[in-house]
Amino acid sequence: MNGGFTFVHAADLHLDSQFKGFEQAVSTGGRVPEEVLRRLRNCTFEAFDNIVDLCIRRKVDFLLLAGDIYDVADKSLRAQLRFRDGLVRLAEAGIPAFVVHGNHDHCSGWRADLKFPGTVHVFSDQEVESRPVLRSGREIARVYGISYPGPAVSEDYSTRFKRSGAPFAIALLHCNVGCMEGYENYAPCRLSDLIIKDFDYWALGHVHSRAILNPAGPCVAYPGCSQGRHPRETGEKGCYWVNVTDNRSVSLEFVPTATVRWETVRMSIENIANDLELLEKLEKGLLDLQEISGGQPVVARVILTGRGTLHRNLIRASYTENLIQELRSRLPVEDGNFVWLGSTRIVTADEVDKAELAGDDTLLGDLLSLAKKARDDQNLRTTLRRTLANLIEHPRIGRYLAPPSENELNELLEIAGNLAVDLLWEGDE
Ligand SMILES: [Mn+2]
Repeated sequence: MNGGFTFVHAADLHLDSQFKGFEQAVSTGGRVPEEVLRRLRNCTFEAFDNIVDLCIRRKVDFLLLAGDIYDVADKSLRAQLRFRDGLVRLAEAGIPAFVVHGNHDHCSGWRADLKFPGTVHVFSDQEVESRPVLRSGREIARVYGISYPGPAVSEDYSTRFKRSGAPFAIALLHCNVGCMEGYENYAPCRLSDLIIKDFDYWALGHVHSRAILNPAGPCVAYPGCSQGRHPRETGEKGCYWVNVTDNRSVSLEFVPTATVRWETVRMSIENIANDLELLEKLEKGLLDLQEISGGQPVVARVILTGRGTLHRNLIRASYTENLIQELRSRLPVEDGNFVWLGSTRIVTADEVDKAELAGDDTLLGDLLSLAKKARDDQNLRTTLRRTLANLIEHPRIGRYLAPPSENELNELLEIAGNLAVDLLWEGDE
């Protein structure tokens, strides 16, 4: 090796995502402010610009992009131009970029006739190619990669990767490791198979939440998407800055790149007494997101859960619509610092009378009446404590637990009763 080096590993840029579903979903509850739409239209580009800025600022040796650069195979001209702009900036700073395409931007789609700088290598969709990374004429690493020829790849591409005497071997691949749920099972492979192959770093893409699947020997990592694009892609999104020391030890630093955050406020209606309290609690929950996001603009989703009297109101469409509009009018929509309530999910249920259910001749009824009896019956309480002892005296778990006080035991009975109702009660409708 010729000293250490650094690189940036990013994936799933999904440039020029259209947020069509979002625009439709919110349009039912009123107009979306122009500022919100403008930020959404630009955020995938801004995240990529932030990746490029990071590479230049930290003077990294190269950039890896592990697929789904574009959101759709028939990529927009705008997306291709903005991508090229970033690559040109990198080239001017002398930083090479290595790119594979994934299922969203596979190679059968349309592309404009744009010339990329000579410092960019886009890997073939036919075979695994390799390219050396040179510094002062000497090879410091070699990048291996393959792009997707079409929208779905069922072959395990990892078996095609063969190391060929590189000082530090990097595999750049868009794939699903271990049948990860929520993602198409493309280029499926197993972590154990990646680990035994003779590579130093698996630079993966496809899974949108970041994960270091194996920290070292080899490092196997998904940086996640660089910008969240829907309500389930919450929290910080970004890329990895990777430092490789002279003796090939690898360390990763996550660097946020997203410019709009997606966040969720989840609230139970169980102890909310009336409409005004619901409104105020939600308003506070939404405003708190500003702090969580560090002042970044937020698109929020509200999820209401639990059983309570407010359920009767929440199932009225006009009530929920008014609630959304009222909340929106209370939230800031200033330049670059908004909290926009994008959508709501109501999964509440009617309040139930547990005492009444306890009289039923059902499994749930028996369970509830037993829980009620255990509040006074010393024999039952002793049996309960004996059952809990399995946990409390467990050599590992026991370290974190203390025997419950009498009050705590009653609380546990209450929680268990509620849980049983949630899981077993089928309602009377
Ligand atoms: Mn993707």
